[in-house]
Amino acid sequence: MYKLYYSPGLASLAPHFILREIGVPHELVLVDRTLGQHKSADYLAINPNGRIPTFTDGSFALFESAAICLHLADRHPEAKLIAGLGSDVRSHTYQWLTFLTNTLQADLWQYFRPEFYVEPERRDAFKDVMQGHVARHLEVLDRHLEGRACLAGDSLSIADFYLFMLGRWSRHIARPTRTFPNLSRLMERVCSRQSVLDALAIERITAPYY
Ligand SMILES: N[C@@H](CCC(=O)N[C@@H](CS)C(=O)NCC(=O)O)C(=O)O
Repeated sequence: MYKLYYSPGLASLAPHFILREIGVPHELVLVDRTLGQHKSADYLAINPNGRIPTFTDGSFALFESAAICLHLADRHPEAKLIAGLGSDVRSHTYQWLTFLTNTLQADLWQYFRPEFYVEPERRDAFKDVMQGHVARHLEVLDRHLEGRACLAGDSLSIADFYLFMLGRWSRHIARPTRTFPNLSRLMERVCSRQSVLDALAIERITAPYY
């Protein structure tokens, strides 16, 4: 049985959407950060970074949210969440997913956790800088989505679900996703999927979602 180690609303949300979108049986294992469960020896054995999420399938363990989404899309081609191997659309899915995880997500993380990077007196200024970076990344995404229904190709892929997770995280920053017209349209489309609404309800996340 697939297991997803998760914490509500965190980087486990995108793989949770994908599991539900595929419709495959799975178990959700709550990792309580307040109890430090993500730093326990058992958890570090499957994810040496002590970060959430982790996915397991028997003795197989995988960390990094984007890698889990890719793995699930590959394992379940019938769900059509990624285009065929070697196609241009698949390469564009890689491009956007990588941009999301190593650029937008990385800068959002720095915005939310400035204590990892700068001294207390510099944190407000640092957060302002990071908000600026996030806004520029959202602008790039919004421009790309002009006249397009999805990030890559004509149907929703794992990249669009991943975008929804990060778009949600931006809801309290100066220029959230909902202030960008094309991003808003895609956020609304992803949010109309029953899989997404179910995952949000299971994680007890309430509206407004983004
Ligand atoms: N690149 C990793 C990042 C995972 C990550 O940073 N997870 C956060 C929650 S969103 C976490 O586990 N933080 C642990 C902590 O705050 O100590 C991924 O996408 O899986």
